[in-house]
Amino acid sequence: MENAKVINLKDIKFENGFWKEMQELVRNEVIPYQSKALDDGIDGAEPSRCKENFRKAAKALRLRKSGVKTPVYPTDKWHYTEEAGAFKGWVFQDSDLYKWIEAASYSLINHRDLKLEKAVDGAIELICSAAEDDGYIDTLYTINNPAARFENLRDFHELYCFGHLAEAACAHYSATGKKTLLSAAARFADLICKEFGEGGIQGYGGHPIAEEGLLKLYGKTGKRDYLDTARLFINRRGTRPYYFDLERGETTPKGEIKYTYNQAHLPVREQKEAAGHAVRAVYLYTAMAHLARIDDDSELLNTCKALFDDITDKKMYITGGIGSTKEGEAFTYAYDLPNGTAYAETCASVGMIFFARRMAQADFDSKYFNTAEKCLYNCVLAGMAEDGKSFFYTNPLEIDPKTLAADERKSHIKAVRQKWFDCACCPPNIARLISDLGEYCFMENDDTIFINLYENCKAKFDNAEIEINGDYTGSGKISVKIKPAEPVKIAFRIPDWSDNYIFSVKNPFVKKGYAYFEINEEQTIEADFSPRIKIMRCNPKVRENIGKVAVTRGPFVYCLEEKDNLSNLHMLRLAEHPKFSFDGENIFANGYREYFSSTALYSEYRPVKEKLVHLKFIPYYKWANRGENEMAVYIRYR
Ligand code: FUB
Ligand code: ZN
Repeated sequence: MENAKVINLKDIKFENGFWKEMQELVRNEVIPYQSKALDDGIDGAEPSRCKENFRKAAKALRLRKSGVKTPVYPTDKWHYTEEAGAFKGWVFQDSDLYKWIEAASYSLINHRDLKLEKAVDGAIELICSAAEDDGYIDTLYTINNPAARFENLRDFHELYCFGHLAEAACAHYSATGKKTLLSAAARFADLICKEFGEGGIQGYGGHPIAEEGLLKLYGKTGKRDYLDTARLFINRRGTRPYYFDLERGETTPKGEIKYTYNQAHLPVREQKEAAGHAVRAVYLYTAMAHLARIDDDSELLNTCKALFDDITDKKMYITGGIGSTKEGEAFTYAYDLPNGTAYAETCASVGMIFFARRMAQADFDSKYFNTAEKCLYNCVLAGMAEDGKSFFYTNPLEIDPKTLAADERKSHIKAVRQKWFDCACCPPNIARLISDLGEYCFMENDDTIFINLYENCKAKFDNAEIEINGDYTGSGKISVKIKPAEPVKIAFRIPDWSDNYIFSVKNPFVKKGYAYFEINEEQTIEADFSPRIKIMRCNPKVRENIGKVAVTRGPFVYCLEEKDNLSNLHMLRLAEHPKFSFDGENIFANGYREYFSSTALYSEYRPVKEKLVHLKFIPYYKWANRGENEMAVYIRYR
């Protein structure tokens, strides 16, 4: 199996490009904002209660240690609002703080900041104060009822919270060299390895991520128990009798399929179609691809390949969104991609990038980072406002704000980004991904450095230094200066949107979408990917978009907004041979608006009357930054 390692974030410095600006936004605005939000400090935002829960858990522990009996509260729901002394929020509320620490840690690697480091230390102290003597950390159970832990693995997210804790701990250790959080995560991991090993609880988490958390911890500590337990969780999943039946005293007849929502309907190696809750799915597939590479398990990797292709070939929006329905926040069936009711959770696209990265490390094919790029520049980025202070959880491809209140099918859709959510999984996920993006730009094996994403940066590798400059998203021209310490190959991902790419060094060896260059001495290679405005259509099986097209340029998908094109965007049509122009950001074209003077709901067909209009398309990720208005990615054509 092919095998490339991720490079160390410390060895990459973003200089002055598109993502550098985004990282600065995350550092200056998003991370401080989210810290306040987790402590309920944002006026008018939904309260988080996350830090409050940690404080309550620490207090409960202190009281119990001093012999005081603490009250027992129920642990039977996903969301808690009532009793004053009890846990508040969603069962996975702790994970928001872990994701914040992870984002802040990557940010500290990119930019030293003593104030932020201190704030992170404070958050870690808070977490450690809520750790039970045996290493267990989960404020819901520590506050409400410690005796009930690990009783409902299907729903109640203890292993999920652990997974995020482990990821945060690895990031924090990399950033600071401090072992405080790493030791806390390792103690909890040791407990999990003991409790869930052979002869222990035969279960696995209903929301995967403990698997990836354990694999990352294994990477940091080298402790094989973590690898073994991750493997155990993955291989146990979906086997009969279903563990989720056992834990609730149920049985499932032989032929019946259950637990698709949790990707536990079949043993993972038999899962060939992406199904169920989209975030859970891609978090699981990420760990499967990661494990496949570590174990050199080609059967598992082939399963991952089938799942990846199933998503990208049949179940992904042009924006990189996944999950077509709010029912179970889930995948549905092939080519079911409704625009106005899309779920397309920001976290799911973030998770898809995690999955793509793990696939690319095990199978050097550009399709993985083509997909990651699509998710990143569109669905993921749309999840955050331009000022970094409000967020989308779901990412539709079409919206008319007037229709939302009256239509339960769209109850998950918001017309403007929200300051915070009581279920706030998405905002810190965007922050941790963007802060860690340097690690996604490159990967390397013994003889090759792969450039997966293009950003102006300087990077150090085992056998070379690389400097990238240029304007990837604008002109599409970049220059890559390579200083090899020994002969090395550099593999450039050829973006799938680039039809007429040119490299200054002719005739590179091209394999699976990467152009390989042998570098023996210092050299600069120029690449011109020539982005052009494209009219994109869907496979006609996507019934909603028949006769419609989307406009793209380079990695960006574009959309129409009411602010620029007036209301009733569905009445617009792109001219058959549009004259496009581009002002460096927006796209303009000629088109038509249907003109209909009658108010009759039905009338006999007459040739359609149209008025000529000038259409303005803006990058999809920028929509809803000018207040509430209609938006549409697809427009009628011909
Ligand atoms: O269950 C934890 C997170 O909450 C999921 O990943 C999101 O989809 C949201 O439901
Ligand atoms: Zn989310």
